[in-house]
Amino acid sequence: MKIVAADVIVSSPDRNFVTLKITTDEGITGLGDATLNGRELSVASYLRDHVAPLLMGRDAHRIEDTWQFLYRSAYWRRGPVTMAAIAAVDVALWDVKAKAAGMPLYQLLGGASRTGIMAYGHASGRDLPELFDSIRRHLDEGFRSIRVQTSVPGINAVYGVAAQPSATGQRYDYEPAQRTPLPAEEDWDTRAYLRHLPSVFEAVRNEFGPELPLLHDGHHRMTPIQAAKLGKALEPYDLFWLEDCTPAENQEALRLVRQHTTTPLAIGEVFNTVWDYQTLIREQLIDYVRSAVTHTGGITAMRKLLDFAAQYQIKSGIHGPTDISPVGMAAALHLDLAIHNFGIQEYMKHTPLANEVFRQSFTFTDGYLHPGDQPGLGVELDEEAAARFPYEPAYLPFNRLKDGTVHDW
Ligand code: EZ4
Ligand code: CO
Repeated sequence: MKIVAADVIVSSPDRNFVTLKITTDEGITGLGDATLNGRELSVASYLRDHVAPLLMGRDAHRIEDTWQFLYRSAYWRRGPVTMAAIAAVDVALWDVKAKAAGMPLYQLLGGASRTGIMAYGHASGRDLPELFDSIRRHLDEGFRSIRVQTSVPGINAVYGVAAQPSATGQRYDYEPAQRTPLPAEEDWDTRAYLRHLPSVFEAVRNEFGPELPLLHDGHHRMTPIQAAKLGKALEPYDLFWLEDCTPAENQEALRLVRQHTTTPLAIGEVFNTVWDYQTLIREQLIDYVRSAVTHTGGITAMRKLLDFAAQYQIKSGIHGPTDISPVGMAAALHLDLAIHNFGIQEYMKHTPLANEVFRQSFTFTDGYLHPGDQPGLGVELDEEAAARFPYEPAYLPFNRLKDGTVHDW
């Protein structure tokens, strides 16, 4: 079965998505997600200008060979643009292969290891009453695990707080990237955050009891010793995980955090290869791998990464914000269902407009996701609907400290 077309579709139903559609001479099509939030067009060009021509005439069944060919023949290795492009090809080819087999993709990955995929949702509030309402709303929607993000007294705009007004005056619910000509500026003060956050978790535990799994995202903003202090301070509230406590390009920094706290650690949404995890996994410095299928070379590479993690009892926590398209989300769900070392899946719902462009067959019932049993990924792209929403420039915000210094966002 030969590849005869590889089309890149950029569409913006409420937010930008880059989708690769591969077509074979047998008329089978496959979809892959190549969305890189705020840098979408660079991946679209990488695919259109440099990858699509190489795919013509290749055997669609040779997924591993195509992955190795794209990774090694570029000479320049790794990086988010390259790895998102390779991921899109990889996932589209798995979609094709599973459709050709007449099976949902998870069957080709070894079949289901569980009946459902535990998902966590994003609750947030500017103060405790707003946060409690948000948690209750998520519980009503069926979520059984909840990420908690909060405003901090003295800071005007903090990542992850839905009701805080954004640069465009919209709520921050679905997406932090904003359709503004320049990245929006937010502010940050680590000492204020470290003082405030434990009191919020204490209040949430008092209100909702000891059972509910609670998560928190530090979004790369702390130094190792600050992260150690936060991890220790949160121990009484029994977090499911503390995410991205430091900018973890320096993997060795996590040794220090780990020595000080038993709060479980999750890292990796901005990583793109297994090499970014080498020390973290081998020295058991983390508990959950946060990579997205979309940004880490697709199903083929994620499977290897998660198998490596499994040897160290490290589990999956696949990245699933709205900037992962429904195609990338479906790929994650098939993998989640099949692997043994599944931990939890992030699930931030897409907007109704995005769901018009991407017709999905996954389900969310009583806190558990399931990819469904359609052949392939189970996602269809409505290209006419996609064409109605052309690309719109959008940027993620960035942080400045009180003295004007740029800080990790
Ligand atoms: O800020 O995907 O855990 N989830 C996150 C996300 C990221 C966005 C950036 O594009 O940290 O919300
Ligand atoms: Co995160």
